[in-house]
Amino acid sequence: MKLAPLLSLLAVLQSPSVRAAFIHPGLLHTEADFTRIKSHVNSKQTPWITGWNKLAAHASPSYTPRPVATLCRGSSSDCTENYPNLYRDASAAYVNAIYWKVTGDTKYADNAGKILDAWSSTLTQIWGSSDKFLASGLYGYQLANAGEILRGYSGWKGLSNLVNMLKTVFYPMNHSFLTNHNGAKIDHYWANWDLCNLASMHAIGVLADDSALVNEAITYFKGGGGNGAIDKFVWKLYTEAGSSKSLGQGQEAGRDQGHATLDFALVGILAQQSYNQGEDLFGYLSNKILAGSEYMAKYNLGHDVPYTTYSNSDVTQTVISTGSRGTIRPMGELLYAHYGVLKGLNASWTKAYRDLVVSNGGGAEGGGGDYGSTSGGYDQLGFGTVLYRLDA
Ligand SMILES: *[C@@H]1O[C@H](CO)[C@@H](O)[C@H](O)[C@H]1NC(C)=O
Ligand SMILES: CC(=O)N[C@H]1CO[C@H](CO)[C@@H](O)[C@@H]1O
Repeated sequence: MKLAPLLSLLAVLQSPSVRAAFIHPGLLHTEADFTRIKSHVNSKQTPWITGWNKLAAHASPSYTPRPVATLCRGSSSDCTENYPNLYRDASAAYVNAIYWKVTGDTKYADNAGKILDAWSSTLTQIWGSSDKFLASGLYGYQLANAGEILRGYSGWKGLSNLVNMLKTVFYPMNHSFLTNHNGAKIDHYWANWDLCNLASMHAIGVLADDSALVNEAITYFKGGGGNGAIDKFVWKLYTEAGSSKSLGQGQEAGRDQGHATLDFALVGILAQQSYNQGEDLFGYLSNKILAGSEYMAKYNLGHDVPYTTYSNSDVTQTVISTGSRGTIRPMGELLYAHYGVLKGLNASWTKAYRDLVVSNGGGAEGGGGDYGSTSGGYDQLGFGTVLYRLDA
């Protein structure tokens, strides 16, 4: 018996890409989550039902997708921006897939499939200024999440086409961005650029049952060189005066609060997706994401937080930015449900921020389309009250 083939077989068996068994659905929501959601919706309990009504208002079995061959984000000489087509369609596919999963009405699943199939059969490249790497990150994780829910519908045959499109059009950009940062210095791009590409890479990996992609995202988050790696992202810890709580200054705190909050929406998505596959990034480095979320929430609720001058190769920021302080973003439900309820940790500022957003939304977080028509309102999929809230 020849040894070489045997050894290479052993190597394949031990390589990460064939070792793991994936849980499906297992990105933002698991089967157990859908059981809980259905029960809350069917018994019309507040606040879940308020959140459900917000989601249902966006569900439609007759939504018409608008796929394009070349997606353009960020004006450049050779393309005209058309990326709203994709964030609207990705949000519609996600909402319709959830609507089907909760109600069983297959008209919605058929429409979600039609949207995903339209894109997987049409899109061949993502182009534009450097902003194209925001598109590859944000819309990659969103499409993968819609597909991950819909894969349980026997009437949808488009999973392998979607996987193929995400792996050939999105993943190479995610990978390239995280390794080359568009040719810039490693600390040039703000954390949100890395974080959306990590969420996308991870989501595509789970959808495709490909642990190489999942591991690449997790390894980078734990120790990568750019600003989405946890130690670069939540880079300065303080002990809160009058309590023993850790507060963590985020990489974009001195830039503006719109982006500082976006970072926590995106890291929540990455952590939730990973947790559902058995990798607890929420708890990594003594709940470092929570320390960052508490800092971000406390400041955006109008309280003072400590601040240390931030510098990278391009900027020096000596004070925390008041720009867009108090930004309303649907993300606190996910973070608080995990830290405050599931883990039983003190996440009081995150909870208060969640409550601010819920009250702003008339009793629940909204989602895509409820926070304006521009991209910012679609950067996270939202609807967290119905989707994430746990009984206390
Ligand atoms: C949680 O932390 C806050 C300070 O951030 C503190 O005021 C509050 O008392 C703590 N709650 C509990 C139950 O320890
Ligand atoms: C497939 C793809 O989009 N590749 C891109 C990878 O990133 C470089 C820049 O870092 C782009 O030039 C490529 O187009």
